[in-house]
Amino acid sequence: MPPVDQQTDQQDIYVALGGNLENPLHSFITARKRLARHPSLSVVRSSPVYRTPAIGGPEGQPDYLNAVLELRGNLTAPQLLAVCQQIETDCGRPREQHWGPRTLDLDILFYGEQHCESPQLTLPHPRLQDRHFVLLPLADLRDDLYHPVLKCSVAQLLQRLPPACGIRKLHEQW
Ligand code: A4P
Ligand code: MG
Repeated sequence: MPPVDQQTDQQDIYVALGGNLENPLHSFITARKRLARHPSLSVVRSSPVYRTPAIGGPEGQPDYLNAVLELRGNLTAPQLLAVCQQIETDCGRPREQHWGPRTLDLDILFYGEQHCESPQLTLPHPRLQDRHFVLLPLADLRDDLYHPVLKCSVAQLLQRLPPACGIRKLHEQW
């Protein structure tokens, strides 16, 4: 496995999109365009967009929209994180409240089979296995994707969760 600060070979990358303020679908479309324009990235596929009840954070925050993008690229994972954080900022996201409402959240779910753990970057994303709002759109793209730490597929992770509650597929294409 290459160290995280060196250029890598082309990798399959999965990025989760979430947002519940202003027009999250518009932010998702902007984020996808920005990622596709990056010279070291291409957007391969987009999952459907789901409407999901907010998990955690302050009481009474609006429902979220959630989706997942499949990318291919050879940025390093920290470089990709910096690109994602710049897009979040440009889409009007203040970094104030942990798990608070936001216009756009971009989380790197998987970066090839890379495994690393630090507060700045943990791969695979440390909470993806707990969340229908991540696993459902991810499974639409790749339910056979293998989690290198938990040593099971995305489909198996979904089967371990209780049934999803209040989640609706909103847009198949966007
Ligand atoms: N960070 C570490 N690993 C990663 C990674 N794999 N991808 C660091 C992206 N960032 C990673 O993130 C906090 C820090 O995590 C960053 O400094 C980054 O270096 P943030 O995006 O600034 O803050 P956050 O989003 O408030 O925290 P976090 O931990 O990303 O929150 P989550 O886990 O994303 O949860 N309910 C529904 N229905 N849908 C949602 O999308 N999202 C959240 C946020 C809560 N409830 C939700 C949803
Ligand atoms: Mg985040």
